Amino acid sequence: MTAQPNSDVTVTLDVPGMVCDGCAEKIRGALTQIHGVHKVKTKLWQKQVQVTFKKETVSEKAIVHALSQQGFDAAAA
Ligand SMILES: [Cu+2]
Repeated sequence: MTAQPNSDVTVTLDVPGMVCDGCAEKIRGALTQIHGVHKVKTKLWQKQVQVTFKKETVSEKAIVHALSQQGFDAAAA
């Protein structure tokens, strides 16, 4: 198996339910635990979450699902 050096992708998700630092903290905590997720950046004022992940390991769909399990609806921004 050949490793691709640049297989990281960054997606921006709209998360309208993220309304305070507590939400942002919860989201960061949940997403950074996912195998393959490298970076989570929450933009509280914009209600957006930027997630950088290895696309061979995890999908945007899985990330959206993980957010819904935490009680947050998310959609591609
Ligand atoms: Cu909150």
